[in-house]
Amino acid sequence: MSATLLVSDLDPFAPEFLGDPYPAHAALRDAGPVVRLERYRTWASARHAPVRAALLDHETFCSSAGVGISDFRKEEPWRTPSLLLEADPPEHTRARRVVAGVLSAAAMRRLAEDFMSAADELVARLADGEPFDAMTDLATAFPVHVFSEAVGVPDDKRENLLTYARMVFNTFGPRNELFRNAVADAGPVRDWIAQRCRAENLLSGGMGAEIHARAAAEGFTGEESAMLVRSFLSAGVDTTVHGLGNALWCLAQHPEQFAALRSEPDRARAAFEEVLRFEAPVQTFFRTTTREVELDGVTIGDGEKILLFLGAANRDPRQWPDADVFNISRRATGHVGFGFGIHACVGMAMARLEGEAVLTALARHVRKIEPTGEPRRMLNNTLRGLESLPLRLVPA
Ligand code: OVV
Repeated sequence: MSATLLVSDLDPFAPEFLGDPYPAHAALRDAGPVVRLERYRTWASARHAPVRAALLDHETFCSSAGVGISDFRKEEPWRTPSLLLEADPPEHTRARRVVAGVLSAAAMRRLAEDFMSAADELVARLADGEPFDAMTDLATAFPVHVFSEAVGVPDDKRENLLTYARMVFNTFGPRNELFRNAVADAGPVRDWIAQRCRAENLLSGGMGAEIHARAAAEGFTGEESAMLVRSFLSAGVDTTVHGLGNALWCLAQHPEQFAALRSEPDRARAAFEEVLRFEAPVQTFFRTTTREVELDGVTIGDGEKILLFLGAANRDPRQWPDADVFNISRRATGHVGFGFGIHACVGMAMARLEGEAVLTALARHVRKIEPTGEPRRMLNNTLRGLESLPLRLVPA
């Protein structure tokens, strides 16, 4: 009874919640495995076990009705639905095969050297003890550059990738101020993205061109192939920007953890994984039920939206000891920051490579990460990250 009252008023898309979601996450987890969010007339889960179970049961918890709060069966989507994210098998399976082929382990091995040397060069240059904005000059600059080069996005107005992604991730939420501001002048950036996705506008030899080639071989039309590139451009940059920004923030706040990383640079990959657990850049996704279902003892009707709190599941004390402690030496595997199941992040190997590259370079070139001012939080209906992060890197 009191648990229901506790959650009934909660708005997980309000600025106060988004600014510091963790106390509310704990309350949601403690209220029950699955709770009712009265304000939005949806279900929600903030515990690890039911979130993972829902993600694994894609037949019952489907994606084709949208993975935001909007139900595509009742409301017109704001953009043409993604063939990958907002699709179920068998359509999803075909699309996923194309994109997964481009993001294979072999492809990552080809990218690794370039990513490592780009990160090394950038961090070596920034590690001069002078204050700078680590969001702009590192967490944003690095992914925008290496992603665009790898995909074959020409070097012109690449910052539109960030504007577009921020828009996409805001539109998974309700039509609040964040949503309205994000789509206020969507036209030009949508047109820019649509143009960039076309085969003739992608540089030859890049992953974008490869998507077109592989998609054509699978029988996709040119327009559908461009839609698969759109998925790449939507999900591939701002997510890693905030993954890296959150990593820098975590390491700046926990100097003993940075010292541990420095003493063993081989821990870079594991450290980045812990960042994704502790400060998941993608905080939430919805699913829609395709039948009445019992999830962890709670009955949910057919055709209901359920909000899965990935970031809260990652800090569930039922799953991790000292869940609220940032510790690069723990086993963070099993976190749901990349999702789980058939929709698990298809680009996770590339994201991990970017994280490993930057954290390895920091471990090599930097003795100390020192905040030089207050960070400014970026508020988004789905993403968790910073707008600005003033700090200096004391050279090793
Ligand atoms: C995972 C993700 C986020 C945003 C957009 C897309 C995917 C897409 O497929 O467009």
